[in-house]
Amino acid sequence: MGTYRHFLSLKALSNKVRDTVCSCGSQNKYKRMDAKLEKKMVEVKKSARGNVSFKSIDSIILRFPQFRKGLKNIKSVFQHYDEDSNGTIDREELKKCLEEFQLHLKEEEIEDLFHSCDIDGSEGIQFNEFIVLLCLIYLLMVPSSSSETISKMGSPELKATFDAIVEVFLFLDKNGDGKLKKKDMIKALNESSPWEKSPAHITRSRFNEMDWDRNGTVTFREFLFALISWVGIEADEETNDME
Ligand SMILES: [Ca+2]
Ligand SMILES: [Ca+2]
Ligand SMILES: [Ca+2]
Repeated sequence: MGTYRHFLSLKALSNKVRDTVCSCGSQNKYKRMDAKLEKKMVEVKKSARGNVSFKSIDSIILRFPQFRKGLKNIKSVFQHYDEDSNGTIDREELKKCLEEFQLHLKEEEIEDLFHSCDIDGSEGIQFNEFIVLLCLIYLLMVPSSSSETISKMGSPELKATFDAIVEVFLFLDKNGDGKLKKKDMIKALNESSPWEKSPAHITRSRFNEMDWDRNGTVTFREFLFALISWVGIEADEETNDME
């Protein structure tokens, strides 16, 4: 009897270990990408491009309509690569997309990219996730000299929009370590409107909204997903409101 119970608890334990190992496996795919992005943000902050023109949160919010416009232009690019028009880009469609961008990635890199952007785990890249995908490609995979790839991604405005979004992140990342801590966020939000300090709970909920894996830090990727939804772009954005 005792042995049986022992066996059961062992089995439960091994299931638990297996589940943990599995989830670590998929988390690694994010971690690799997030580490690269973190490094990139530190790099940009140190370079001349890191000069942030935003002076306050208000000046950022004023740019939201412009961000929205710039990002919505990508819709036609998305539709082009969503060959079967089912509203998501699957692995095969992604591979074709990368080929057209003339990016020759290893299978593992494609998987990392796919999983890092498929944040809702639907095994497909919806429109909001596609924006993140293009931004990650723009930041990590396209040499700055390759204007050809960038033009294939959409309009020249797109580059400007992505650059501006990076600036917003750098504005919030006060200590320049390539990620956002709760402390830094609150500081940034308070500094920006000193006579109208945001109540702690608002700042906290705004922060939690971004930190979707609840580990206390907001990565560039998490920030990007939050920003896209703040400017008003949804996963299943209607096609016919393009005009
Ligand atoms: Ca599709
Ligand atoms: Ca998805
Ligand atoms: Ca996080």
